[in-house]
Amino acid sequence: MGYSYDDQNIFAKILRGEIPNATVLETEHTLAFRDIQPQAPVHVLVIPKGPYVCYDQFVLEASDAEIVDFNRTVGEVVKAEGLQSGGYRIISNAGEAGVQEVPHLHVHVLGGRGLGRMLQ
Ligand code: DGP
Repeated sequence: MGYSYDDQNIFAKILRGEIPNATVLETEHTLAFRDIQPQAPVHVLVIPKGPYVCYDQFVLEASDAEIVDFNRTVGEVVKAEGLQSGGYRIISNAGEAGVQEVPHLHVHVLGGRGLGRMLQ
């Protein structure tokens, strides 16, 4: 299927510096910042700087350098936020069924409390 990227989405505005964010980490291809409506003591969003709508588009179309940088940054966030010992959850919502609110790929990194069982 074709992917259609809306460059007016809120994360595109954050990447362009039009909206402030609480940055946790920034690399050449990736930005990690705090979610504005945190669901846990640690709730960080990790996004690629490129115009990718969702996870499948990213891993199918992005360069190896972007994919490696993104995944490494997720790991660096886990480490920097002190989640390695206590554990964490990573989630990426996609499309209608996944109830994706912002149409720019983002991975939620959640931790800092017991998160409960998600899949039964
Ligand atoms: P999702 O449902 O997976 O698309 O989650 C989108 C998340 O983005 C949600 O947890 C709230 C967060 N969010 C929405 N607008 C902003 C914003 O302007 N700044 C930040 N930091 N987070 C936002």
